[in-house]
Amino acid sequence: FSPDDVTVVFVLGGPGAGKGTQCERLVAEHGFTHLSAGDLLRAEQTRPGSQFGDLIRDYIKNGLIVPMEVTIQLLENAMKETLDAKKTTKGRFLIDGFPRKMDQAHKFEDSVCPAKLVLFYDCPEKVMEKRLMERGKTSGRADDNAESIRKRFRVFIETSMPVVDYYEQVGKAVKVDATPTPDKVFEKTDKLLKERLG
Ligand code: UP5
Ligand code: MG
Repeated sequence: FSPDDVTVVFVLGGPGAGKGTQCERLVAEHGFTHLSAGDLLRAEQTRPGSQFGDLIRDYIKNGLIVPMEVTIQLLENAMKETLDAKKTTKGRFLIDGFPRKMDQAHKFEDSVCPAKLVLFYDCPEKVMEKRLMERGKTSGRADDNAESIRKRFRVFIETSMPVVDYYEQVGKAVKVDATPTPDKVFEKTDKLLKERLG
């Protein structure tokens, strides 16, 4: 596909900020395709015959960032598959939970497609922790436990926040307060997207 035909929005925010929740709603109301890097990695981890299963399991449990070659390839494949399935070259994608590290941002924008906009869901750690511990009761996610959550928070602050700061500096990021109810957060997101993407 050509980057000219494709609109990419990166959706960033700490663990449990509500990225996935908001993306689901944006799919319903803005015709986006939602690609969660974490979901793609979890699917690859359990795909029979995958050579990356053990590596991904280990990284996710420890809240570490999987080597970008793996993630970028999964995202690019998913974008191609989506367009092929719809028999079109044009599409709008929400890339959720990626890029988490500066080199991933540059690599994706150079080799796959530049992002038009970056949505940043801003949420205090205490709120995110509460959400994740609650979700952990039923999610089955290997990283929804106190120890993994602590590690995810640390990596977010040290490695992923610089990505958000970078996009704010270049004027591509919009910050949304992620603490109100999902409805309220969506209202704000919806308004911002209409302003910025039309
Ligand atoms: N909830 C949501 N919004 C709410 C609201 N406004 N009010 C009250 N409750 C709200 O939401 C989390 C929980 O909160 C849910 O129970 C929800 O109902 C509730 P969710 O929408 O799932 O939040 P989200 O931000 O998507 O949280 P998630 O846990 O998915 O974030 P992470 O960024 O930690 O997870 P992700 O799947 O992106 O990544 C997991 C791991 O994969 C990473 O730690 C890393 O090891 C690996 N990874 C990479 O290596 N590379 C990548 O590029 C991406 C991931
Ligand atoms: Mg998510």
